[in-house]
Amino acid sequence: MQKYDETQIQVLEGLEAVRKRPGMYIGSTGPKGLHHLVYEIVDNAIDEALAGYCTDIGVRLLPGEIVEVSDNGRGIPVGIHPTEGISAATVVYTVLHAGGKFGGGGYKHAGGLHGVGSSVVNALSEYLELTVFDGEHEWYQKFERGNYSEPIKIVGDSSKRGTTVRFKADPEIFKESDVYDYETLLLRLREEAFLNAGLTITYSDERDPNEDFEIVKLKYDGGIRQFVEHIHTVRGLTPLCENVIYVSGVEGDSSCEVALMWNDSYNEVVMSFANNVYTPDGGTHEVGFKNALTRAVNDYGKKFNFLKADEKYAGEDIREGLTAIVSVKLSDCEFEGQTKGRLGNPEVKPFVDKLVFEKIGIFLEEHPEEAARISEKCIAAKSAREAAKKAREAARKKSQMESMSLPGKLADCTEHDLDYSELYIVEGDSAGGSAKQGRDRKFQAILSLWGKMLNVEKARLDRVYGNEKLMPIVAALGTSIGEDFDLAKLRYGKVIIMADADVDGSHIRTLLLTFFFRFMRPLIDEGHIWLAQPPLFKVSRGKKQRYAFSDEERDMYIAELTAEGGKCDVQRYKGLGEMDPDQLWETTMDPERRTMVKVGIDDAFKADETITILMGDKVAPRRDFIVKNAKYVSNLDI
Ligand code: TTJ
Repeated sequence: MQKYDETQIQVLEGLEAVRKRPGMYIGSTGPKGLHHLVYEIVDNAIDEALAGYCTDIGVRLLPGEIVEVSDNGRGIPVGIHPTEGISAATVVYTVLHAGGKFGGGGYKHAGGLHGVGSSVVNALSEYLELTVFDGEHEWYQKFERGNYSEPIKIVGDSSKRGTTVRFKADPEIFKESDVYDYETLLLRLREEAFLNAGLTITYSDERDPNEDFEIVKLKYDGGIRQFVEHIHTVRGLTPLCENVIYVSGVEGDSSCEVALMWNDSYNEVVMSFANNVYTPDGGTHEVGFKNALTRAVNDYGKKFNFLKADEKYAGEDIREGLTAIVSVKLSDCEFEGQTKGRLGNPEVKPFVDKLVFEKIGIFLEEHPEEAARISEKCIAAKSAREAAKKAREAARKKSQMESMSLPGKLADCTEHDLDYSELYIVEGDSAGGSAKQGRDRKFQAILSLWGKMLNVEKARLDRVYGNEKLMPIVAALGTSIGEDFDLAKLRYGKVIIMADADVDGSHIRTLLLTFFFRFMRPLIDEGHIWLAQPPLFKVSRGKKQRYAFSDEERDMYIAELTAEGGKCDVQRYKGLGEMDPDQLWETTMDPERRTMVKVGIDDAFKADETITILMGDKVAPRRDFIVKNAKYVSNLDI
């Protein structure tokens, strides 16, 4: 029988707290939190790799949504913990935040959301099986929701070393979904492999016993250099130079490595990490890097006469088309901000700045040919920025001259309280006509677009200014674009894209979303962009009519209207223009009855990658994307 001394009571209280408020420990109990369990366990194996004792990590998805993670590290110590009086391995998996106490020195995954320790995973698992190989024996212990009835014990002899954990997330906690997404985990495991050069991570999805499965081996001896190459390959970006530029250095117990390369796009992708934890909000490491790069490239430009004495590149000129990975490893990371997404350690900024400034300066001087290409790209970006500035001035003067004349195609509304006012961006004059007649002119404005607009993915700001298809949108919204963008000047609370449910409509929708993503990003981040959902079918019989928004709904209404026998009429709407104004109002515009989709971004890196793939000029990555994602598409208009 298990003894209940103060240790056990503390354990039960600790894990009880985790089960009571899991969101405090893993962010949410939705899909993100579920996948966080895997990251948490893998992080412990990565820590063992960072300490230099583990070279291989295995991750397997097993039938019943069971996850198995194994490493070939030293094996968690199984000896009796000096103060807790029970096996150290049991302590690691039952006492909150216990792991860090043992690992002597080395880099630990960050505190906060990361590195809360394996005990949280244990508490939130219906069961968890821990196996430790200490070089002589195989030890085993089973937990249920963090509790155990048997201490860890020897179950066999083995010369192996390492730790293996199997766990099943507790459906009582993860009510929304306990199904893992293969791609989501693959993305993160690949990132960990890039960040830990030479580490082998194997990954397999064995959940369907009737399906063969492949074991993916993630191992990148080139580390973050290969991370930069991978980003270019996946996005179909053409590198400016042959080799990725790599810089690294150590100061005390801090280390930093940076990999960077320019490409033929106008977008900047800078990702920074601290102890392998992605810092989406940047921080001192990223600021140090950016400042140093700007100074180094400007110094080079002046020294080799790419720049006149009074000229300089802006940071954004230099980072146009730049892909960079900044990775620092510190003995004690300070993560700041609401979502712990920003690195706070102040000493890191001068450390990274000095390292990058010196080493990039040396690289440029030692590689004049690459340095010239980089300088030419910066000059092009600089002159485009200056041209955009002139165009913006001109556009501003023009609009002032015409006293904020709004584009002719805008049928404005009378109400401009952002809580109510809506702008429908409609494709084509026929749909525009129906929308104008069907709308409530008090709070609904209509802007008709005609024909296909510019794909801004390959356009700098100067080409957007003066574009006769884009500028009416900018004028109607009132916020301007790019660094002039001012959300406070937005004239509508909702900007609703209402396009046909056919392939042309999808194209217009995608072009608009690309434009908003690249040049009016806060509109998306603040939830102002919506997609109208016009009905796909009208099912009618006699006086009765139903609007269906999917094939399933159509079939349901057919069954309903023919329940007493007889036939009904099914009309497939090809375009909004086929609907008369009051049909458009009642199905798609009436706030009481319409359904709309709010455009949001929960992974900015992934969104950036997807826009680059879909809207960039390389066909191969787009084809791969479509093949991989075709299974998720419904209502495909061919
Ligand atoms: C995650 O990785 C695979 C299986 O089990 C998980 C785990 O906890 N691995 C792990 C922990 N490997 N090594 C440790 C560990 C090693 C020492 C020496 C001390 C501590 C606290 C943990």
